[in-house]
This record gives sequence, C-alpha cells and structure tokens, in this order.
Amino acid sequence: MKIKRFVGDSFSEVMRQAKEQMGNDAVILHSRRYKEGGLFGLFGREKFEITVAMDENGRNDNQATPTPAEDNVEIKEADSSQFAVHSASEILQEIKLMKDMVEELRERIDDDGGSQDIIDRNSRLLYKHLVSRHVDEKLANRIVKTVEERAEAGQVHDYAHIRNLCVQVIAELIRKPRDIEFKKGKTRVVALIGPTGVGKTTTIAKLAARFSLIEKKKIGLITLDTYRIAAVEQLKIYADIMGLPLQVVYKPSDLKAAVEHFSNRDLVFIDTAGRSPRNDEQMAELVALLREAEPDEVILVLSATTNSDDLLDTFKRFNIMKIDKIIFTKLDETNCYGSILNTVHRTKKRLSYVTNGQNVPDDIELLNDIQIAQMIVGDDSAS
Ligand SMILES: Nc1nc2c(ncn2[C@@H]2O[C@H](COP(=O)(O)OP(=O)(O)O)[C@@H](O)[C@H]2O)c(=O)[nH]1
Ligand SMILES: [Mg+2]
Repeated sequence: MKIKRFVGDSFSEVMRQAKEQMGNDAVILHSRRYKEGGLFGLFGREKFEITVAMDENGRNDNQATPTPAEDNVEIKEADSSQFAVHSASEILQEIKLMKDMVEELRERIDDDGGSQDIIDRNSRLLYKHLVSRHVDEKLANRIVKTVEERAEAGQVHDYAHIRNLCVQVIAELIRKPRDIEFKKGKTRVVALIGPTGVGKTTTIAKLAARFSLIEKKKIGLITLDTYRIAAVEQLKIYADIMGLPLQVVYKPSDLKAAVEHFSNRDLVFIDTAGRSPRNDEQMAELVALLREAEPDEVILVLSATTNSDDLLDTFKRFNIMKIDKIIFTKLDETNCYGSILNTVHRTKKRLSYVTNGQNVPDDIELLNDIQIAQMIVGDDSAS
C-alpha cells in the first residue's frame, strides 16, 4: 500500500495532483484545510490537504485484505515532509473512526436542522395566523419572538404548545380587564363616550340592568344625547322597563344638578351623543359638558368592527377627556379581534366589558385577560 499527502491552495488542485499521481482508484483517507503562517492560525494563508492511499499494484478494491507482508507500508516517493507512514491496520482503524464521526455529525445536523425547521415552520404559521386575525405585523412579530424564546426545546414540534404560549403572551399584553370600580359610600359617576352608533346607549342599558338586577346597586341614568328625539326615547324606554330614574340634560349648566340629584345612588351612567371625533366644535362641547359632571370614570366605547388605524385615531381625539377604560362592542360582527389587541397595546389603556349582540341585557361580558387572548388567537386548529 502506498500513502501520500498532497498540499495545495485549493481542494480541486490537490485532488488533481492526487489523481495524476495515484490514479482514479486511490482512496482519500483524510482531508483538512488549515491556515499556514500568521499568528495563532489567524490571518494565515488557507491550505488544503488530502492524504490518499492506493494499492501497491495500483489497484484499490475493497476486498483486498492486508496480509502481514503488506502491513508495513513503504513510501517510495521522495520529500519525506509530504509523507506519513502507517500500518494498514492503523489506517483501517482510522477510517472506521472517521466513518463513525461523520455518521455522528450527520445525525447531529439532521437533528438540529429538524427542530430548527419546525420552530421556523411553527413561527411562520403563528405569525401568519396572527396577521390574518388583524394583529399588527410588528406586534405579531414581537409576539412570535417571545413565544420562540419561551418554547421548551422538547415541545417545539407541538403547535398546540406554541399556540398556548401565544395565548399567554397576548394575555400579558392585554392585562386584566377592569370592572366599574366602586368606592364605599360614594356615588360612582361613569360616562360613556365614543363615535355615533358604536353602541353607547345599548351598552348603558345592559350595564344598568346588570348592576341593578344582579348586583342590587341603585342606578341613576343621565343622557346628554338630546339632539334627536329618538335618542332620548331609546334610553327612556330602557329606563322605564327597568324602573330606573332618567335625567335628560339639555344645557351644560343643568348637568351638575342632575348628578347631584343622584347623590343617593350607587352608580350613575352618563350617556353622551355620538359626537363625530372629526368635528372639533362638537368635541369641545362634549369636553365642556363632561367637565361639569366630573365623572369618576370615562369609558371609551369602540366597535370591534372598526380597523386599527381608525380606532387609534378615535382614541386620540376622544382622549382629551382622559379616557380610563375601553369597552369593545359588536364582537359578534367579526371574527378578527386583532384590532382589540392593537388598540390596547398602542393606547396602554385597560379593557373593561365587551358586548356581543343587540340583546339587552344579556349580550355583555367581563372577560378575563386569558379569555380575551384566546378569542384573539381564535380557533387555529387548521394549522
Ligand atoms: N351586533 C351588535 N349590535 C350592537 C351591539 N351593541 C349595540 N349594537 C347596535 O348598534 C346600534 C347602535 O347602538 P346605540 O346604542 O344606539 O349606539 P350609540 O349611538 O353609540 O348610542 C343599535 O342597532 C344597537 O342595537 C353589539 O354588541 N352587537
Ligand atoms: Mg346613543
């Protein structure tokens, strides 16, 4: 057996040399690349090296078992620095070792590549899913990153696990929705503001029913929405059905008196006209009115069917009244609740109730953060 080491500046160069001198049947025993010169192997020139073996007779068939006579290999070529001498059994040993190493390396690469692929695949699915639910792209990306960080190595294959983590992360972003807060012995004055038609009056009717029937609170109702007769009548009808007192306020100067009139009540709801947030005059009027009432809570009512940019715009315009919480209505009219998450995230305000239908008093709920998050993530079983 003849063994020779070839060194050159590229693999193709050393391969060509090896082929020329040892023939096509020669076996590559070892190959490496290394740096020559430089400090500590840095900045040196890259070198390629292969060690090639061939049968004495120029053959190299696998069946050829080394005989004791062949065991000591003699190198005939000159330049001893380029040659290494090994016994055939040592070489076979080394080949086996290398084979094992290659096998192990391949397994590790497969394994790694596999789970990385699955993380990537699941992350992609989750991202696409969140965006399809109208979660802002940037926010969706952030959520997916956090989910990836939290995913346990053993469970990256499991999309259900990834999805649960996602619900958790979104719940943390949403934070706990807040109920109307009472202070003992004090009347709580709560104003609902928001664009026309989002459901302020209907929501007040639902809340009034809930607090008076279930929580046995004494309720007073005030409406500032006197622009249309129908608007006044709408709340009057609910007040009559529930047997609750209603004060209709036509001038800002009457509002204070109306609130004082209810000073023996636990909870007073103020219904406002659906001002157009784009109409500055109307907004100024509303601000002036509410200043008179000094409400303990100002709740912005928004529809879940509105897109995120418009929701934020509405929030900004109404926030001159110092919004405390947000109620989302019409959850029954959409499947995509990403805009709720976007709004909470952008405004940093807490949610309160959500409403999901036209029925008074049933279609209203105070969901917790996890329930809201589950609703936003939704049914994702298709993935
Ligand atoms: N589908 C659905 N309709 C609602 C909901 N809340 C209110 N509405 C309807 O939205 C319309 C406007 O409601 P209204 O309370 O008058 O809105 P406002 O102008 O903000 O006072 C009415 O037809 C309500 O029945 C809800 O949660 N779901
Ligand atoms: Mg109304």
